[in-house]
Amino acid sequence: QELPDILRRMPKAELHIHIEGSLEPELIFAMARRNGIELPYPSVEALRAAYAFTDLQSFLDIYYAGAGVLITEEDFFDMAWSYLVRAREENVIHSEIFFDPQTHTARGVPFAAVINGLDRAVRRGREELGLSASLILCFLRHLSEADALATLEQALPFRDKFIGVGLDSGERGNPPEKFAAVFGRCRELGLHLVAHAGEEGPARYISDALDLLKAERIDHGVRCLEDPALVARLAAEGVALTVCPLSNVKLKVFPELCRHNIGELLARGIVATINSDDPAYFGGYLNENFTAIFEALPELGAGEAYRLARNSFEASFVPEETRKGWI
Ligand code: ES4
Ligand code: ZN
Repeated sequence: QELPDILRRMPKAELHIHIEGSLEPELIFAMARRNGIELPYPSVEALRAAYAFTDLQSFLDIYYAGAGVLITEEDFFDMAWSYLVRAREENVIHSEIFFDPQTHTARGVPFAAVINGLDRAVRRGREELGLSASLILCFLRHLSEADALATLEQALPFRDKFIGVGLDSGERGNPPEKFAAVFGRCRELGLHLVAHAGEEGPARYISDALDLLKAERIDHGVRCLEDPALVARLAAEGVALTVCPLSNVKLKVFPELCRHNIGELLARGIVATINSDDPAYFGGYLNENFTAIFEALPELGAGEAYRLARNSFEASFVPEETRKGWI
């Protein structure tokens, strides 16, 4: 079997996907039309042509604008359902899905519409696709901690519909310590904790996410290699990194795919995983991330493919008993 076939066919888990980042331009236009929203782009092609990013912030501006077409519970259902169908086609058998409620509640969309639409898709995915999926609520780090705490309060009546919380949006100038109190509260509630760190921010944000937020997993984390002591710690403690190769190139974290450091992360014993981040914006879903990075890096072979699939299950929040049947 050819390596790209193995990569596409192997069962895998996805641990870093922003559901709003799976919203394809076609769906943006369909939702804009049915919700009576005027878009500043004349066509699907024109919108897609605007997907040329210089850094994280330039992406976030267009990503939050795209999410502005999501109004009804049905919109959130449709978005998540189309992701889940696609993920199943790519042999994703488990997915932990980020959502950004503040992007929607700030526009007057009820929290209930967001989470009920997503939850309905997740449950139908389990039943009809056999895809195990769960939701992780992300706080937007460019907003205040008080805003995050208010969002957590809104979420508590729906506590059974999400398994954890994360931290995303613009990293620079919004360090982990800004959210120490809200993460402490989430920890008391028994929620799983993850955080984006070391994407555009420095290695220090990774260790602070571990120490100050008690994050169980780090999203991105690729800048850890700037601190050898941190690399040793991540490997020794088995802290997983959810790495997103195509995202990193589109947002200029690395100049080219062949300069990506995931081969070195694995070689140093870090529990790295491969993920799609915002597939509608970065040019590929999970399998495209796998095949493109394996093509770009000669040090990745069948052994690494197996390791990455295993890591994706081991780094997931699925109970060990359930996972045993998957690996
Ligand atoms: C994101 Cl790539 C990335 N980084 C931080 N926050 C995000 N939200 C959606 N995609
Ligand atoms: Zn992300």
